[in-house]
Amino acid sequence: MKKKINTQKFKYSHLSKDVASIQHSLADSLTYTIGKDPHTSTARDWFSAAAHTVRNRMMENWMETMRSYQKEDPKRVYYLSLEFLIGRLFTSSMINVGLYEPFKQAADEMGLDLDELREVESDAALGNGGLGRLAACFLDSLSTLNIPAHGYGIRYEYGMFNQQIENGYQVEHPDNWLRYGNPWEFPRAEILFCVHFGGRVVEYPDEEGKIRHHWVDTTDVMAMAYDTPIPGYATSTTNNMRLWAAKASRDFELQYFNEGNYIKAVQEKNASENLSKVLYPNDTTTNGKELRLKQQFFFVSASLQDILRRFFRNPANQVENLPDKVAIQMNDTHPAVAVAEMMRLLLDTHHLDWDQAWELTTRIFSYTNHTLLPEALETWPVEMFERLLPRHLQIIYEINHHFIRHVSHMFPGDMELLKRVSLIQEEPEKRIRMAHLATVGSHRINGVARLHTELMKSTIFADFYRICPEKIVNMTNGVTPRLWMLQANNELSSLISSKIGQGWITDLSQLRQLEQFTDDSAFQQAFRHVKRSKKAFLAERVQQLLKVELNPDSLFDVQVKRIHEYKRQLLNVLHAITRYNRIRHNRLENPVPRTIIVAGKAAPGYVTAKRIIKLINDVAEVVNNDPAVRGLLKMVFIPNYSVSTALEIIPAADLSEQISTAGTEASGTGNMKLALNGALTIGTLDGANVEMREEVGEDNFFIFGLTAAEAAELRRDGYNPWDYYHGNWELREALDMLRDGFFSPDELTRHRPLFDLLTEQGDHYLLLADYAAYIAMQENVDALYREQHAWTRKSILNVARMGKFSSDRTISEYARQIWQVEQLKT
Ligand code: CKZ
Repeated sequence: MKKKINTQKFKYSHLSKDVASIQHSLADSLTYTIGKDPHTSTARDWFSAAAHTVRNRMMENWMETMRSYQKEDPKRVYYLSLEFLIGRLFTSSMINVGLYEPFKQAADEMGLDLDELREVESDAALGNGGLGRLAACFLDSLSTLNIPAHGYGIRYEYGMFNQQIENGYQVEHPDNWLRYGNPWEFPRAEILFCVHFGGRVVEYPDEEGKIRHHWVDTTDVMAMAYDTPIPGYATSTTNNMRLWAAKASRDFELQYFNEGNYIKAVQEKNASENLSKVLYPNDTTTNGKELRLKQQFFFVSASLQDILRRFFRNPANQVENLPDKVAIQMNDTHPAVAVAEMMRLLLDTHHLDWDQAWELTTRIFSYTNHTLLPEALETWPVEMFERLLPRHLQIIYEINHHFIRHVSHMFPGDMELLKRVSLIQEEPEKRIRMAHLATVGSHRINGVARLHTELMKSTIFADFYRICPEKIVNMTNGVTPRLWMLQANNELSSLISSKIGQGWITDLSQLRQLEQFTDDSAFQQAFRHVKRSKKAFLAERVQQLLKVELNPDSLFDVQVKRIHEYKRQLLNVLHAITRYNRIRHNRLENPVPRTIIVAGKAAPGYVTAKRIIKLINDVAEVVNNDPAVRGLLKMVFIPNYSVSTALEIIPAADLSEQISTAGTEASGTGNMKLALNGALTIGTLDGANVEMREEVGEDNFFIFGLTAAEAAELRRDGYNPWDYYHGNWELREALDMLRDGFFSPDELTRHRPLFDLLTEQGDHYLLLADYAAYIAMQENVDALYREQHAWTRKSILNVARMGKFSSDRTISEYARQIWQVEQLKT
C-alpha cells in the first residue's frame, strides 16, 4: 500500500494477559482460526488454539521492536547459523511474555490439560547438538538483553531425524515436523531473493577502464523468508529469527514450459526446492557433499542481500559505514563463504576497490570455532567450488594472494609457514580451507571455553596466533536460565525464588545468595524433595516408554550427548560392566544402588557410534535381568534425545558424566545444564569443566584422569593400551567380556570390533589410560552419596556457584568485545 493506513482506532490493542481474556481468545481461536467445534476438537486442535492465543500476545511487541529498529537504525548483530535447535516454543513463549501463570489458570478453569497440550507440539529440531542449541540460547539472551539482533538460518523441511531403538539398534526416521503446520512462523512470500549458482565470470572494462566482473549464465534458486518472533524474558524486545526456504525460480520453470515440457519443468522445480529439504545429521564429521555447500551459500547469499537491503533503506547510510551498523557472527565455518560473498557484493555490485572492500569485510565479520577435531574442519574441493561458485573461487584466490604476501613480509623466507596458513590446501587434492577463510576474513575469532581457546592458540591456529595474536579471544559458552531452570525445573526455580527473589532469572550470578542456605536443614530437605520428585517423574516416563522399573532412591547417573568416540560413552560402559561384576561377585562392601542413564544420537553413517548404542542396550539387557544384581544396578538407553527429552532427564540427574578425553570437547553445554539443576559432575579437565570446577570449588567436583597436556604427551611418547589391559585385571575382565560375547549370546562376535578399537587399534581416545582413575572416582561418588547431607550440601553449592554459565553473560561479552553493539533502553 502506498498510503499509510492508520490502524490505531481499530486496534484490539495489546491483548490482555488476564485469565478471562485468555479464555476468550482460546475459544475465538478454536472457532475462527482452527475452524473446529469444541465438541469434536482434539488435543491438537486445542494446542493450535492455545498457540495462537499466545502468539497473538507477542505480535505488538514484535512489530514495535521492528519499527523502533527501523526508526533508530542502531547497529545490529546478525547471527548466521546453519543450526537453531530451539525445540518447542509454547511454554518458553508463555514464560518469556509473562503468560505462564494466567494461562495455566485459564486452562485449568476450562478443563484443558495444559501438560497434554504441550506434548502435542513438535520440536523444532533444526540442529544436531551443542552448536545448534547454543545458537538458540543466544537468541533468547539477545532478546532478553535488548540487543538488536537477527538470527539467520535455513528452514529445513526435515530436522534432526527421530531415533528409534529397534532390537537395541538405532533406526532413523524422518522428522516431518511441519506436517501439522507451525503456528510460530510467518511466511513472507514477498521477501524473496534470488541466489545464483554455476555459470561463468566475464570481465569487462568500466568507464574508467578498470576491470570489472560479471557472474553470468547462472542457475538460480529463490530464497523465501519465514519469520519467527523471539521474545525476550520480561522485556518487550522481540527479535526475529529469519529462516530461508528454497523455491524454484520462475525463470527456469518458464524455460521448460516454453519448450512444452511440463513434466520436466515440475521435476526441475522439485530439484531446486530440495536445497532446504533436510538438515545434515552430522556432528563433527564433515562429509563433503555438494548439497551441503549449496545449502551454505544459499542461506548466506539470501541473508547478505537482506542485510544490505536493510542497511541501504536508511538514506543516511553509505557503504563505507557498513561496519558501524552491521556485525556478522559466523557460527563455526558453516557460513564462512559469506566472507567471499561480501567481497563480491562490495567489488562487483558496489564497485569498491579491493583494499576498501577488504577493510570493511574484516571489520564486519567474526567467527566462532567450536571444535579442534581434524575431521570437523571443513574443506571444499576447488573443483566443486569452481563449478558452483566460480566468482567466489577467484575472490578466495585473491584474498589468499594478499594474505600470503602479508605473511611473507612478516616472516621472510618461511615457505613452510606460507603453505600451512594458505587458504588452499594443495595435497592430496586442491581444497579450500574454510577455517582459514573465516579467520583471515574476521577481526575476531573465538573459542568457546578458556582451555579450548588456549588450545586453538597452541595447535591448529598457532600460526595465525603468531601472525595476529589479538585476533583470538575467548567467549566461554553459557545456557539460558529461562529454559534450563525456569522451564525445566519449575519446582527448583520456585524454591530458589522463595529464598532470594527472582533477580537470578536475568542475573544468574545472584544464585550465590543461596550459599547462606547450604547448611539450612529445612532448605536441604526441600531441595532434596525437588530432586526426588523429578527422579520419580522420569522413572514414570521410563516405565511407560521402556517397561523398565527405575528406583527413584537410587543414584541417577546421567550421560546425555551425541554418541562419539571422543565423548567416551564406552568408558561409561566399562564402568557399568565393572560395577556389574563387583555386584554379582559380592566384591562391594556397602553398595549404593545406581541407575545409569544414557541418551544420544549417532550420525547415521558413524558405524562405531551405532555399535556403541547397541552395546549399551545389550549390557542393559543383561544387567537389568540378572537376579544376582539385586536391584543394585539398572541401565537404560532413553531413545530420541532432543530438547524435549533433555528437559525431562536433566532435572532428574544426581551425577553428570562429562568424561571426554581432555583436549577434545571444546566446551560442552550439557555439563552446565546438569550442574545448574543440582547434579554433581564426574569429569575430566576438559572444555568448560575446567571453569566450572574453578567456580564451584574442587571439593564439590569429581575430577579424574589425564590433563590435556598429559594426554598429548602420552600419545607423543607412544601409548600402548595393552599395558593397561595387562596391568589391571578388572579392566581385562570387562574387556574380555566384550571380546567373548558375554553381552551378545545370540552373536558372540558382535562386540569384537569395539574390543579391537580399544586394544590393537590403539585406543585413540585413551580410555584404558583413564579407566583406573575413573573407577576410583566412582567409588568416591558412592561414598559421598551414602552421606545424604554431605551430598545435598555440595549439590546446593553447585547450583549456587553456576552463575557464570548463563548465556546472558556470554552474550554481554560478545556484545562488548566483538560486536560493539549497545543494549537498548526499553
Ligand atoms: O559445539 C558446542 C560445544 C561442543 C562442541 C560443539 C560442536 O563439540 O563442545 O559445547 C557449542 O560450542 N559442534 C560442532 N562442532 N563443535 C559441529 C556441529 C555440526 C557439524 C559439525 C560440527 C556439522 C558438520 C561439522 C554438520 C553437518 C556437516 C558437518
